Formats: sequence, C-alpha cells, structure tokens
Amino acid sequence: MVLFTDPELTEIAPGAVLIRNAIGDLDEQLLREVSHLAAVAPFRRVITPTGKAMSVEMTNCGAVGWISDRSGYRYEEDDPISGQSWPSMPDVFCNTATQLAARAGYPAYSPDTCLINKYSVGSKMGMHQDRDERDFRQPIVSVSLGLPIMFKFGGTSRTGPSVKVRLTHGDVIVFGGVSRLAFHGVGTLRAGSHPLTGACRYNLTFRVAR
Ligand code: MD6
Ligand code: FE
Repeated sequence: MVLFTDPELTEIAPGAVLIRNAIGDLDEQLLREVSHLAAVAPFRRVITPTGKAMSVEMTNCGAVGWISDRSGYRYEEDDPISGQSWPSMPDVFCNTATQLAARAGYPAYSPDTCLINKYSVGSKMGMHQDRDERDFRQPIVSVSLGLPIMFKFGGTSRTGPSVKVRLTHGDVIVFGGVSRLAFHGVGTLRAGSHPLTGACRYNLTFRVAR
C-alpha cells in the first residue's frame, strides 16, 4: 500500500512509483562504490542479438549480472570479460534498495543483482521490457545519478502512448505490480556537467533475478 501522504512520491502508473530526491546524502557513497565496482568489472558496451552495440555502457554486481550478446539477453553468474564472478553487491546498495522499495509499498525486498548503466552524451535506451527475471511479482528499483534524462513510460505494447518524466540526480523509480512488464526507455543524454558525475548519468537498477 503506497503512502500518498509522502510528498516526494508520485504514482506515474499503477504500481510504478516515482520518488524525487530519494537518496539524500548517500549519492557520494553510491558513486564511490560504482567506481570501485567498475575497477573490477569494467563498463562495456554489449551487443544486442541483432548485432548492434548499445550506446549505454553497462556493468553489474551481485550473484548474477545481466548481459547481452548475439545469443540473447540473460543473467550470468560470471562476467564474460574476466571469467570471474561479478563483484558482490555493496551493503549500501542492497540496504538502499530495500528501503526505497519499502517506501514505495514493497516490503522485504532483497535484490540479488544490480545492473549499472552509464550514459555519455548521445547515449539512449530504446523502449523495452525487463523480462529476463524469473519472478515478475518482484519490483525493480531504479536510482538515477548525475545528469538529467527523459524517461518514457508506456503500457504493455511497445508503441502505445507513453508518460514522460524528466529524471534528475537522486530520483528513484520503483517499478512493480501491473507495471512490472510495461515498456519503457530513455531519451538521448544531452551534454552537461554534474558536480559529482561530470558529463555522465548513471542508473542503478536493482532486480531479483533468480
Ligand atoms: C534508465 N532504466 O533509467 C533505464 N528498467 O537508464 C530502465 O531501463 C529501467 O529505470 C526497469 C525498471 C526501472 C528502470
Ligand atoms: Fe529497463
């Protein structure tokens, strides 16, 4: 049950909750962890099954990580670059995701993976569904850090009408319920400079994959 008395909280679609400025002063700690993780599992541009490199760079932490190559989208226990397991999820990641999910009305959330997206000028992400996880009753918690971007939130078909939300540093979307399989994407990252991330935007998406 969502607390509509929370002034920072908006339900953008049934089960999809936007929490503005949701991470307070944890931003620097989260970004520090991102750079530690990227030193172990570097950001890379994955190839889609059609053979195109995505413009967004990605890495993962947790028990599994989301990858894509010519054979498809899936979760893997090992980073294909190193052949080693993905770095474990920092406590501050897990604790933050659990608290945010609870605030949006999803108690006892315990993610087993975090996909980290890095956007540079010109990066974008087309409309897609997140459907490589096993249990769609579990929400996704998404934290935006750095430069702003336009988030498009559609329905259950790729081409239907969509709601647009400009996501800024510290904004969070918790994506669950009947919206868990909604199509969504983000527009092109525009040039800019953020005091903590410079010319980039990072997006942490927490999932229960297995
Ligand atoms: C992004 N986010 O914000 C891309 N997926 O850069 C996603 O694709 C996403 O924000 C599932 C749930 C929440 C999200
Ligand atoms: Fe997504």
